[in-house]
Amino acid sequence: MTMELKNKNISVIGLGGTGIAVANFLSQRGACVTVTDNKTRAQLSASLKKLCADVKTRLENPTPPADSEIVVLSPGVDINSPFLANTKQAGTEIISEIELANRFNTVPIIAVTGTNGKSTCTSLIAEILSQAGKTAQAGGNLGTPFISLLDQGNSDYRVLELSSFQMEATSELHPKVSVILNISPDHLDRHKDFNSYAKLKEKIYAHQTESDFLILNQDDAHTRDLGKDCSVQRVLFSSQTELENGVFLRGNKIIARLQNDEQEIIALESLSKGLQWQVENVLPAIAVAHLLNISKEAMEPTLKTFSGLEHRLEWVRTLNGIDFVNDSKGTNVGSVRKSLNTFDRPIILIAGGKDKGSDFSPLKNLMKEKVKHLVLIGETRKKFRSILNGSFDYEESDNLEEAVHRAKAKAEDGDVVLLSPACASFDMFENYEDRGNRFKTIVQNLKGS
Ligand code: UMA
Repeated sequence: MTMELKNKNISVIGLGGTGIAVANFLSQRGACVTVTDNKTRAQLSASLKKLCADVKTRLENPTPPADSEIVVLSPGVDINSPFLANTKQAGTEIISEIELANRFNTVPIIAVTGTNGKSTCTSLIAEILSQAGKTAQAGGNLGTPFISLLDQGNSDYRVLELSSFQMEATSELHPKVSVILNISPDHLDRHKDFNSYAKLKEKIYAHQTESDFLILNQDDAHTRDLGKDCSVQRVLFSSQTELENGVFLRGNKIIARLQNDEQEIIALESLSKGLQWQVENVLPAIAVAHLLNISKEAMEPTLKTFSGLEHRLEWVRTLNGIDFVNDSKGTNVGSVRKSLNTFDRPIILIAGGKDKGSDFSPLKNLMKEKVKHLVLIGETRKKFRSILNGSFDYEESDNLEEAVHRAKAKAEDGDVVLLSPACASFDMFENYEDRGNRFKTIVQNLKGS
């Protein structure tokens, strides 16, 4: 489905990376565009310079003008925000940036969602496809908005990382292949409850048919049974059990048993160091590539060399035999649980940040088992303190630099110092990248003993 834009009054809510891309896309196609944002002109000065000249703005007030015919939301804007009440009452269509881009997209979509691992899996799929001679553009929650990919020319595939935020006002997305990696509680400050959050993830396959594929995690009770009442072809992946139809581990080998054919793809020890740490994100990427007829020979170079993503279990430096690892993108409990389980060595954990309404209690026992010492930072220190309840050795720090020094002081040869906050970053930093970059700079400046 496409839509007529010429002379239409369209409002875009939020002047971040997505809002700029949407406003310019619409303006270049003849729409009369207004962007609204709750920030001030001074706060938005850099973004304002990137807008096409004829885009109007309404600042310090995100409410869309009453004459809007369509309202396009940035991912950070909650569809249940009070300022959208009148727009809803007037019956004006409210769509996400993903929905808008989808209406103009003509390229097969591979869509990846889940609570953790989305960015790595999305990037790995795009890299495998590119190395195998296909053209693949990656975007979505990963960083480049979907709508910006449309202006990058045609390609064989568009590989999208999709967040629950982006799915709220999305209705007609129809991926050729969709992937749900895992579902665990996250963003409960925005979504009503876990069930509403999980339902948004499930929208990814709502329009898939018998010629499409849905790839699901057998090891996650919230994903393994999805899609059974749909015609889409379900394919599972598992690091724990052999599967009749799927991609799984047999000993130290990754096996693809798909469409009545079994193949050994690669041994675990041949994977790059960055991927060995997160095989549960590699298995679905292999499933996607296999279903798109990429041979194992064509996958191999990427699987052997892919260095992983910045801020996601990113090795920074080894000092005095201590590995310093930046996992600033570990912004929720499920993700930190995965990161802690990655290491079979003592961990000095730096955690804490902005509260997203998370319940940290599921981390308590795992911390007792894996974490030798904990350094707490940020707004959630009090909440952590109450769940630890004196059961655990920890200290607190007002800033990241001091936290890193305290962590180093507790670490010994063979330990891991891990920044994996389980929280958003906005109480102390601009975003998780800023937090990760600051951590890396501090670590690079540490002196050996
Ligand atoms: N704003 C309002 N009113 C509101 C909410 C926001 O005016 O009620 C304004 C803010 O003042 C700000 C602008 O909206 O000026 C920000 O919009 P945004 O938060 O949607 O930010 P973008 O720069 O457009 O980035 C978004 C995603 N951000 C979020 O989902 C919060 C980026 O994901 C994504 O990479 C980008 O679009 C491109 O698609 C980031 C993220 O944190 C990485 N995602 C969450 C996560 O991974 O956990 C879901």
